[in-house]
Amino acid sequence: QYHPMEEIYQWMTHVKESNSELVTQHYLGKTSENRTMYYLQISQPSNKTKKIIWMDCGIHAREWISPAFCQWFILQNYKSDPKIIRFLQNLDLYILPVLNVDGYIYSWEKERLWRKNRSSHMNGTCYGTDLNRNFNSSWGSIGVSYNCSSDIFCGSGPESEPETRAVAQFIERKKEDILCYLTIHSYGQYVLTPYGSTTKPPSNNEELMQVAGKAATALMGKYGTSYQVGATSLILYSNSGSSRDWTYMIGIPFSYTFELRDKGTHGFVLPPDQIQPTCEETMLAVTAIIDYVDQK
Ligand code: ING
Ligand code: ZN
Repeated sequence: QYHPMEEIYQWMTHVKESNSELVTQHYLGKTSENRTMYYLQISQPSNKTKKIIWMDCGIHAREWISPAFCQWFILQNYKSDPKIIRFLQNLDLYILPVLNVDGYIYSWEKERLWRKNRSSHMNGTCYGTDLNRNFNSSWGSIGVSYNCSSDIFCGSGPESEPETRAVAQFIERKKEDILCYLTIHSYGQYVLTPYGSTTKPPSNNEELMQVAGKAATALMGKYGTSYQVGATSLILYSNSGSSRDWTYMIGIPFSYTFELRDKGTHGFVLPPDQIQPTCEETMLAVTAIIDYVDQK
């Protein structure tokens, strides 16, 4: 099932309390409607400093499969999956299950296909900034709108939104330790690499593509679902201000966007009976990437 925000908050409390040796919950920031953003940290106790894998879900309100995947990922049994046990010796996982809390609630309660956050503009005549156009990576240059009623409104400036600032300030502070940034969207079935804002290949393009390919292959092994791999600007269209371009630009070498199922049959309204298979196959892709960066 998909879960409303209220249940996800309760679930976060439950998960950290019933796995207190492994999972901790942390404050990340406030949303524009003053709700609290929390991330969960999964760390095996140890004295050594570890590298970090960051994954965020739910930057876009209507992409409900995304928060569902973050929840699934956290619920994997870290005590029995040998792969996960192995990488938790060197890595900590930081997971933000719902980045755009206000928008997610709005999508549940008012408008299923809402995408943006819920900040007010032009004296309340229009609402919402596309948080994936609001990061400080060639902000406002391509694939955006300056009209606040557009679904791809980039905001009044880079990091104009509190949700963007909360994520960006945290990642900026930890960037030396973050090896891998994953941001989960739907739909289309893609593993997208930098950049969105230019067709110029990033410096480690070959390796980025090779690892994305491994992820897609692993994913397909489960149910035969096929994913396309490539730079956003080359295989889809150009966009600026994405979180993934920004994390790559500040030096996080493995920065990827996932677009989960499907390819348009149901689109954002993916039926609940596809949650489990989607999460199972995506888990294989994500662990393939983490495995690679761990063993590198
Ligand atoms: N896709 C992302 C978006 O922000 C993206 C990433 C950008 C895909 C440009 C394709 C082209 O639009 C979704 N589904 O939100
Ligand atoms: Zn999206």
